Amino acid sequence: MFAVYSQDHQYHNPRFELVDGQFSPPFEHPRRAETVLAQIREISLGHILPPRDFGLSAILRVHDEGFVRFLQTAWNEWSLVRGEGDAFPFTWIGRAMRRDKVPETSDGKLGYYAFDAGTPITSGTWRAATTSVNVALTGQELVAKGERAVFALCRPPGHHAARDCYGGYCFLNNAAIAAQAFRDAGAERVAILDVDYHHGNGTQEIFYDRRDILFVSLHAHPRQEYPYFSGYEDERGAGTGEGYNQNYPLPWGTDWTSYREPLEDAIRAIRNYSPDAFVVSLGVDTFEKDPICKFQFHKEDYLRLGEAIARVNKPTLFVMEGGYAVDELGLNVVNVLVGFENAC
Ligand code: SP5
Ligand code: ZN
Repeated sequence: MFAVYSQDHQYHNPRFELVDGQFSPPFEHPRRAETVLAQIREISLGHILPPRDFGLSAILRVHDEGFVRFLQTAWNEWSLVRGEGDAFPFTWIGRAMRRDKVPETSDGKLGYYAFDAGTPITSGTWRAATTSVNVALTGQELVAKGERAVFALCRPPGHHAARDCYGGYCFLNNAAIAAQAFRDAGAERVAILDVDYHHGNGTQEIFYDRRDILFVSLHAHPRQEYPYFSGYEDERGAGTGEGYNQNYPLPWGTDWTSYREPLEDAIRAIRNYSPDAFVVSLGVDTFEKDPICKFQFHKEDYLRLGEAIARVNKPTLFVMEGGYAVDELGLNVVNVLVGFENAC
């Protein structure tokens, strides 16, 4: 299996993240991608290709133009008034406040477009985030041209980023942009399976009223876990998209034994949908030793996960999302890909 990777992810290297009421070293840091790359090399998964530049057009098929312009300029505008430090919002739109006006100032725009305080914007964030999109799109193009499967080693991740919102370490929604690119390349139906520990609220929102892109997600229950305000079972899509969004919220402590059945259900739904292309938002923060998550996957379980994904039996793009147990991250990701390949 080809992998797509660029070292430009390193341009997003924030100093701090807001965790437990304190600014501490980020969980989402450059070593994550490096360790996955090292493990791919170690097992000789296949050629590792650099991304090509797709420009802004594919991004604007999914994201709001004002939002994209904001991301592009956010750090410059922030640094003019705040100096060298990373950009954090501190005010949000409360219930019944105005969401139809975009403020002019840096603080105002950060609050308008962010949905959490855990996602710093740095001098290199735009460059890394657009490269991450290019990594996904390069993978998408290879799959559209006939590859059975490609792994897009995206960093920063994307599935929390919505049409005009960033958060959850995500700025641009790599998986959603790739799914839309499959549609634009002629696929009639695209399915997205999101196995990251956290609900892919951004991907859900982007395709919520559409039936041409099915979104299925297994994740920690929002009544317990981040992103808290999205991911319930009764979020089933809107209008003609009703029934084409499926959430499987699962309790803290979920292990492979209790994950298997909802996963089988999800795979069945995707098979019934009969997509022309298949995108997997691959987070391995379901791992038992993940420092910010509370599922109980063991390393061998990722082989089984890869086997289950292979049963969809369609051209497949894997898009890297979360996973913060850095020492085991590479092995867990590679186990999914190896499990997948062995089952093909
Ligand atoms: C892509 C992805 O996996 N994003 C996840 C973003 C989660 N951000 C919230 C982190 C909250 C951390 N709470 C830590 C508790 C450890 N004491
Ligand atoms: Zn996650």
